Amino acid sequence: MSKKIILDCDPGHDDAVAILLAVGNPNIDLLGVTTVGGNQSLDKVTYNARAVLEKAHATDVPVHAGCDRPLVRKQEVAASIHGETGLDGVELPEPSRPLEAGHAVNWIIDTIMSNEPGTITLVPTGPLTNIAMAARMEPRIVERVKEVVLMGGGYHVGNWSAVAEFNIKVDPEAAHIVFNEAWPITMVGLDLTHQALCTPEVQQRIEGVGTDLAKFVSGLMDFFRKTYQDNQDFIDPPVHDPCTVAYLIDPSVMTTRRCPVDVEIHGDLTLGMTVADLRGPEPSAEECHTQVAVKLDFNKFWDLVTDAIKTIG
Ligand SMILES: [Ca+2]
Repeated sequence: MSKKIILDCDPGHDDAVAILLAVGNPNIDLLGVTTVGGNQSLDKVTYNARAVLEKAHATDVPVHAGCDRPLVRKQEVAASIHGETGLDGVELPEPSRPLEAGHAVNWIIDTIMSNEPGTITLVPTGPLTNIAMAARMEPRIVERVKEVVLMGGGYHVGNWSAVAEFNIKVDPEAAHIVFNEAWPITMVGLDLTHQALCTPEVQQRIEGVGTDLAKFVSGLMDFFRKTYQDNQDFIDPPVHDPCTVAYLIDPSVMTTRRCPVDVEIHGDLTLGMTVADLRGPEPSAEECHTQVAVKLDFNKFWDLVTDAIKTIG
């Protein structure tokens, strides 16, 4: 049984790989892609999402554009990491499928409400603006969603400040709303995704697939490596977003730790920090609706990504 997911994203080099993994793995049923202003402006990331789906021959997947800015704060993009287009470093195909007319938040709500309860998984890999809006506009989605598996935050590290990760930091109020709803949440944060490094060996394996798509992914990784070297003091780029999809394909790709997580929205130094309470024995799923990703099975993860690229052809 494949898992029905909605991928809410801001492509973004690693979002692009998340889209490819969702399209190329038979265990994932990608109902649609929704976009949110984040790594770049809404217009740019929406075009990128459509172009990546075009590249993956997945023109059956609808794309809906969502919120173009955070709930409260001024928009802040990540051009230093993803470039001026949001997907710098590769040539994008012209999308043949038009953008859907409706707003992403309405589409997310309608899709969840019209499917059987407990069947849809939300996979946010950008700022949580759309998801927070959806939860406020139609609170009944919270108990109907199977789970939320999101890329964002971290329990020990930050990247957009000493303690905050980009997706959470740029719209902390939205993240606060999402983490304080009762749906099951798996936070795939930096502690985990910094293990998902695209090493030269990994990139060679991807190139070895030999297709135009493999070359495209390698081009994305070249640019991502350069910006991570220049701006984040990394040797190899951490490919954050597909870790969420990999977890849904095969939960054994990572270990998790259940613990309460809340989002700081007042701190001067700690704005957007995902505060995980790791004290005491691990609570049960009944006691605690949040868990954090801890340890990645590196080889299993990259096998999934490489296989998806192969499958797409
Ligand atoms: Ca992203």
